[in-house]
Amino acid sequence: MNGMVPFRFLHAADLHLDSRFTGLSHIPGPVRDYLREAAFAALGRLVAVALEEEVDFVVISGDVYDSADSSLQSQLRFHEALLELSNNGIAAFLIHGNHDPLDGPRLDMELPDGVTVFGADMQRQATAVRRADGREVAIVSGISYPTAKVTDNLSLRFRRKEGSGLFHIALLHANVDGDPAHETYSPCTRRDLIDSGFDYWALGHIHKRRILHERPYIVYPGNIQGRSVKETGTKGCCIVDVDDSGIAALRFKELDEVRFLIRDIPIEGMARETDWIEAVERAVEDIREEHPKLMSVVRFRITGRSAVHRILAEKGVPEDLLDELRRREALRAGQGRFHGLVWIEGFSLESGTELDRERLLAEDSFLGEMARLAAGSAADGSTLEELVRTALAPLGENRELRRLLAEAGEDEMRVWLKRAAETAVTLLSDALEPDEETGGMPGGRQGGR
Ligand SMILES: [Mn+2]
Repeated sequence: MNGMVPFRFLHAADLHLDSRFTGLSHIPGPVRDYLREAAFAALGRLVAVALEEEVDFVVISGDVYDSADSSLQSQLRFHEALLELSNNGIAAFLIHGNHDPLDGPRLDMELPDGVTVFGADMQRQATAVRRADGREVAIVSGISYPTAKVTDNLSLRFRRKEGSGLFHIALLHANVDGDPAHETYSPCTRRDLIDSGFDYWALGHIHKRRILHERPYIVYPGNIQGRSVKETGTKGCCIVDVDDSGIAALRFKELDEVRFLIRDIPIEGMARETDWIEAVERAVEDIREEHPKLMSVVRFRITGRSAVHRILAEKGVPEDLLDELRRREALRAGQGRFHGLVWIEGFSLESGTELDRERLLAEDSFLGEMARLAAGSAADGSTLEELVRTALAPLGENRELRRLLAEAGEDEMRVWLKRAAETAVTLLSDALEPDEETGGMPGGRQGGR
């Protein structure tokens, strides 16, 4: 493809404007407002980046809105963003995904000049041009979801434009290679995409940024703003440079205003509760220093083994500590200081008692047996799933619990199992300890090794 015209475009997906930040409780008004505005702020930055980088056009691969029934506010704000791009001569190509399918009720607004929304069938192939001189640079194709649930392999409908030597870009909202963490809409394989002859697959749907392939590029840019502690790390868009031989190079640009993170607080070597409280306070300040220009929302994961575990396991993480830490952040928010604000989403207790784990795992006893079973199950995905499903089957009678259970991923199940094993070991070792010396209790150590 030598002698092509070099150009640059921006690829984003999963804007989820108007996202409701789920799983956050006790949030004071100003913090809540800031969170609610975060997706729009990220969209504003997207437009700013498109201008700064002087891209020739923008592609957005579905889930512009968080729900099919998108709010008037998000529709107007999105329209405003497209208009700003258009006023600066930047074209935009977009599709709708499972969150904002074509059949959702939406305002019938006139699209700004240069905006192409692809429909549900593959009739239309748009030509993208270079902004500076209007020379044709790429053929852009895309398919929107007509309804929320698309189970066909849409990727097979994409065809290169006959006789065109231009760079080919495909916009698709899809689950490639069956990522189990996401709904398997428009399922397809990497092979399908590679074999299509397209040069760049601009994907949406999976919220974690992933480059599945280079030459051709198969790219999930991830969402532009995280929405819960399940969506941690930097969020943003990709800037793609295509050179005169049709080779693309990718750069990531951060767009998020609120960063979600999970941070470990190891309790090893801690004897007193105050040691632990100090560690939490230090961690908050560390995060503030690391992200002075963002609001951070953190879940602290308490890990390791020490005497502190028993205190936390028995009493739970002290509510008043959480209240106090949140009060300090709420004060900042009240003063409008959202940059550097660190909101604690909660604590996840994944620590253990001070026992000798190696010894326990080797021990010929009920506890040893249980520890081995837990460790073995945690290591194997299917055993883990079976164990958890069997253990929690009685909860399935409740519809809401059944739904939550169905949503749980492997990592979540592993945490449950770990907590259960730790709780059992703590409770049982308390019950067994007094007799351990004499070895007389059933289920205690039976004759050693
Ligand atoms: Mn999405």
